[in-house]
Amino acid sequence: MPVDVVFFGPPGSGKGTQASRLASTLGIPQVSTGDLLRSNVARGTDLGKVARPIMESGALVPDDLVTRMLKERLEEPDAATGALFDGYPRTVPQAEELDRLLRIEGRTLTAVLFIDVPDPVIVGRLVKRAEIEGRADDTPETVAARLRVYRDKTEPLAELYRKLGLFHRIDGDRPVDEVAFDVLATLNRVTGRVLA
Ligand code: B4P
Repeated sequence: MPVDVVFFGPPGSGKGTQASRLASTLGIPQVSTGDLLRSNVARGTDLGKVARPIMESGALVPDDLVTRMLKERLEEPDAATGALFDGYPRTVPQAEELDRLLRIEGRTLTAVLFIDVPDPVIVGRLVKRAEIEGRADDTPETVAARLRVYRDKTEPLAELYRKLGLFHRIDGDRPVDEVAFDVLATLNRVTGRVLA
């Protein structure tokens, strides 16, 4: 039975960090739309040229472009038995599209894990990441813009997934190992299996 999990939460909540940890533990690929977009920017593809200024402003890349990229990624053989979605969906149309793409394969979402972290902690983390990694979209202004976009466009998805009974809150304001333990325990409980 495929394991398809959405990591949900504000920028800097630890979605990428936790998805990457779980990918190593379970051998299921992490599908990060942020990483896929940054790779397109670095390679100077047509998509990357469109995405670059949008990402640097803190806005969302248009749904159709991100979804086409995600669909291509899901067609790769390693995603046939499940995927850990990191940063997708971020809008209601993206959530509908993900549901549709999975259904075509006879799959449905296993769980949506909401990594909950207060705003001041997020800002601190992203400012620190800017110092270490120098990501172009981690400036204080852009972080504020990304948080606003999250509240407007992405947070409404929480209610949608809550109604579907898929939504599980994880306290993300703890050390990475503790959050990872909780992520795995939640998925074991939800699936009724010992995944690892
Ligand atoms: P993303 O790459 O998804 O950026 P993010 O939200 O900052 O990532 P994440 O939340 O995973 O960061 P992480 O916690 O791992 O997106 C970047 C941009 O791409 C978007 O703004 C948008 O423009 C575009 N984009 C992406 N997907 C899109 C979509 N579907 N539709 C439209 N546009 C899209 O890391 C944060 C920091 O916290 C790290 O430094 C980490 O080390 C630290 N950290 C993590 N867990 C911690 C913990 N427990 N304690 C302390 N520090 C921790």
